[in-house]
Amino acid sequence: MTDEVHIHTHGRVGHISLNRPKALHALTQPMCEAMSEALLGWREDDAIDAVILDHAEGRGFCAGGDVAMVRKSALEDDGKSGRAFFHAEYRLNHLMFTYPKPIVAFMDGITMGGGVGVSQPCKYRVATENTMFAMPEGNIGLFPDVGAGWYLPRLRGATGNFLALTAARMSGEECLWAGLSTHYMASESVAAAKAKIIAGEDIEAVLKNASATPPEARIAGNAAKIDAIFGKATLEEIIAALQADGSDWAQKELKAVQAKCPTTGKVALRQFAEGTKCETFADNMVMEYRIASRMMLRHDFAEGVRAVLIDKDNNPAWDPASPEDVHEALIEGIFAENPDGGEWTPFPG
Ligand code: QUE
Repeated sequence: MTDEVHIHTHGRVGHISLNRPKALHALTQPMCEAMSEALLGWREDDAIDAVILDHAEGRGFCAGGDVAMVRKSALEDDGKSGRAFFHAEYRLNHLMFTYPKPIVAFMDGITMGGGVGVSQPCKYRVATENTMFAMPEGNIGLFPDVGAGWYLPRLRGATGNFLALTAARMSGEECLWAGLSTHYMASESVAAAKAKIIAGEDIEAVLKNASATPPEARIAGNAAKIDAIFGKATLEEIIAALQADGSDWAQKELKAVQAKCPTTGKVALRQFAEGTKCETFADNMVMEYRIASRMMLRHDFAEGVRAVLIDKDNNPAWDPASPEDVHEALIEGIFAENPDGGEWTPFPG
């Protein structure tokens, strides 16, 4: 058992607290497996009605996944342990998406990558003034995974493309605006809300009563531009549209898009087009596991993790370096079926 996640029950409520403070609670494979084991048990347990997901003491909520381990795996064991991590993480994401009892996620802090994967499937998603939501995989040459292929293209307008291509940081009120959270409350109200849920009070009423009026979401003022520009079909067209728009906003977003891994951008646009067509979340996870199996082995991922998390020079050398050089055959290979026995499968039952 791992102490990287705390698992308790209080009366009729299960409680999962992420507890890896040195890595801002970024998910490891043992954490994913411990969470899944608890959730599978509670799913069949008539004594449990609901689940709370939060982080233990200190800053939260969840900065992503254990990408340093995945990088090491790509360099040292051909990606075997990296794939095992993604397989376990995506099983957890899918278990939560299909969970028959309400889960309440408190996104009270940084919520990136893996943290998005364990909060978005929850019926109740609580943002606060501490929430900082992002899908920043373009910074490390990965791709927006953990179910982003399902969630992001289903957000209003072109919000999903915008989030994936710019790695924009969304505040709590912006999460509420986008539907990434269902409630917004002051962080000082969170402890009392959890206590009332644990005491058996009606979850919806508790969250409603604890909610506060958020500040105005800044993104709302840019939504029309985001939809017009980021709604275009290709990365090249989106970049051209940003270049053609003289506003300070467009120039800032242009810089953001151009700093990201161009293969990530093209993969995300194709992934979202396919994800829209997926009939089930499981179909989307099969696709994402194929993509992950390829992307984790590419130069860009090792280079991106080096630049952002190891050397912290934030100056990755992408290869291919520009969208024009990311050819269709490269993308096709990334989306191709995995060999026999190598596809993602959900938990049985
Ligand atoms: C993009 C990412 C990640 C990131 C930063 C990015 C990511 C991730 C982490 C992260 C942060 C702190 C940790 C850790 C991981 O940062 O996926 O282990 O201690 O997990 O710009 O995709």
